[in-house]
Amino acid sequence: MTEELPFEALSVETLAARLGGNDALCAKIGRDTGAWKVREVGDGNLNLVFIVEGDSGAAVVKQALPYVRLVGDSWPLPLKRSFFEYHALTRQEARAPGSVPAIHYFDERQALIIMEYLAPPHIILRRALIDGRQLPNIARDIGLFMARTLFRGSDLHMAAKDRKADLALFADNVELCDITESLVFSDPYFDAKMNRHTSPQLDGLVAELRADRDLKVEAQRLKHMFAANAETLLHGDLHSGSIMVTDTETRMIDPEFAFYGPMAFDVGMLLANFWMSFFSQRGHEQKGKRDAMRAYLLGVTVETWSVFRAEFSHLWRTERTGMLYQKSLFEDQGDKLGAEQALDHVLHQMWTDLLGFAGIEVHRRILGLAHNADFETIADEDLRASCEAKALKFGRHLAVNRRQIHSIDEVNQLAALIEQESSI
Ligand code: SR1
Ligand code: MG
Repeated sequence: MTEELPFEALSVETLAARLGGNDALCAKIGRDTGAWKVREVGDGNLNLVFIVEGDSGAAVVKQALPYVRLVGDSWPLPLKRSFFEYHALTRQEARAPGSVPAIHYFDERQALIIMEYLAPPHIILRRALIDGRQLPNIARDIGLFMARTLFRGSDLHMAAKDRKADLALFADNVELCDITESLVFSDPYFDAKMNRHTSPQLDGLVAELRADRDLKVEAQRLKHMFAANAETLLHGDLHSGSIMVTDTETRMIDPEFAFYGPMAFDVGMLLANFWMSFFSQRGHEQKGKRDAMRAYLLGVTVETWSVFRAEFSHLWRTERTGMLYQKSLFEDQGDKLGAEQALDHVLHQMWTDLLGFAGIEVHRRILGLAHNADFETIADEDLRASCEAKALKFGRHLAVNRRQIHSIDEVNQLAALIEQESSI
């Protein structure tokens, strides 16, 4: 494939012919295209994803489509999201080495990235949690990833000139931001066209939430923050479907929603996905109780936030080289306490905001267009609705009362209490 040809979507049938001359791919998997085995495995909402196996290895070929795959060509979406994904992956690798798949090749015109194949036993984290698997390292690995990428992509660390150039580059990721702005922050709270929910079981609660003035105001305040607070380069879609795991490894994938936004967004979205998994476990108890899994998931939220805070604080003390909270104002004058006071303030603000983002992430996965397999794979609709209703109540509490919640233990106690309620 040459970069001069116009965009054309790959298929299982055409991939070998079109990429057979690609040196980067051949170097990884072998030149004998007759031996290549190609599978399309994309199960996300947007793109094509192929696994290509040759006689000396395998690779992933990910290609954007000019529309939203989940909806079809009635919803056009620019190919340039592949450009943002590529640039986000290179920055994440530099800021948190080893946390993302290695990139072998990028073709902007064809909107394709050839990258490392994370072979089995790698599995999507969401799938593992649905299966009731307790992964020992995820809290540490994801906590470190978030602290390193969010801190090192901000004015706490970068030279202002470099950060502003990067901000300008990612500012063009307009259409993917627009998806989040609509699907996450607004659509769940009115009768938007593509919304769906488990009906009729949730109809009453959904109507209540859509009439909830405090909730809607809070969702819009969070949207305002998302749109106006260009604090750092976010992953932008850091849910459990964007993470691949084994018992010993954790890799973040799919950062096509990357843009400069508030640090608390990535952390809130991620924790929301652990809490949703927690509330969905009741629906996956056919082969046995999930009490231990529920305890594990709450433990993961505690550890993730604790690792995040510790690493962020470490970077604050050792890598605060940007124009914010300059050392010349604090440590250089012998005022270490001043720097610690400022750190406490930043972390406290992030805590309050992440709870809000977590609350509305829970809502949009139950009320909006893009649902989670955690709940969707619960075949019994009454049981599913009961899990979802509890999660919705939990999300509402987080979003509306976030300024009055002081610790993650408090959040988890609330989650446990709501989960124990007998019915919707
Ligand atoms: C139309 S895209 C729907 C969702 O899929 C992606 O994974 C993002 O989470 C987006 O909101
Ligand atoms: Mg994705």
